Amino acid sequence: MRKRSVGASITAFLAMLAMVLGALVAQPTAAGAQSSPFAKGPNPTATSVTQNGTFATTTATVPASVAGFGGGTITYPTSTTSGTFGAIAFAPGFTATNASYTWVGPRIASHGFVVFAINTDSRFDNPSSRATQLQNALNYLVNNSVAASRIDRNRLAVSGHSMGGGGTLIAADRNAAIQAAVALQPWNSSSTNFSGVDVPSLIVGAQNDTIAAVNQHSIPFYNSIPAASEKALVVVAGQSHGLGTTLNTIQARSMLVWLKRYVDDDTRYEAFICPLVTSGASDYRNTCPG
Ligand code: 9J3
Repeated sequence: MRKRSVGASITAFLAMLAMVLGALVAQPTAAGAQSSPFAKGPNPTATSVTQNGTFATTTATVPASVAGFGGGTITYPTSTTSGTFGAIAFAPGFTATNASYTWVGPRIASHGFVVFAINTDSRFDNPSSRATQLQNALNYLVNNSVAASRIDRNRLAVSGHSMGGGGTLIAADRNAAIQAAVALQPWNSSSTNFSGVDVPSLIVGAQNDTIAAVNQHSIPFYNSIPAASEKALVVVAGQSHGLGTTLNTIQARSMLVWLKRYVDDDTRYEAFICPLVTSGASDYRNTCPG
């Protein structure tokens, strides 16, 4: 029998290994055929989508001296064995800071996302500037932040409240590579036309909002977004403009489900997206792809 060289043996072994791995990859299980490679955490339940998730999280502070936005707080999973995570930048409303949105980081990050609640350079910056700062914050997250190595740079989202929500839709309009937008009681006075948005967009309005009245903001914004982009409008009954600063179950659940479905492509959450709400909304509109 001819002796094979060590090199030939290694080559043969690698070829066999490639075949075995290829067979493993090419043979999806029943669950694997349907689930996303980015899916994280246990199968969702009606309860789990209303609570913090299973990932332990930690926080890091980014100083206001950072270029392009006003710094902020990054909340991220401590796990280094769960693959990379999607990431969300969240902008505050007019005169507010991230201190008004402390619910967002723990709630969303514990389900397997990196969440960056930013401050703006000036608390008076307009929605267009907030959009620029959201994009700058995403760039910082993936390129320079302490969480950079944990982030999948192709799975990014924007969110925000009021003028930060207006900035959210503007940022989505400017950058179609963003995977999802979640605008909480969005406010924008320069335009109600978001017909250029090509990003799955969730808008959460508040029924009794007199600052970002849904008839002048959320509803026309929603109507202008192309149906092909995927969109939903949830107007929470009995709530006012400060809703975005509170841990409201309908709002938090809708946001989480939207991010899971569109940032992680996690189809396990489709059961909770169609419909996003069955009660507690004074208005609910959607494209509901199923
Ligand atoms: O919370 C907000 O960002 C409301 C926006 C607003 O009322 O601006 C007035 C100039």
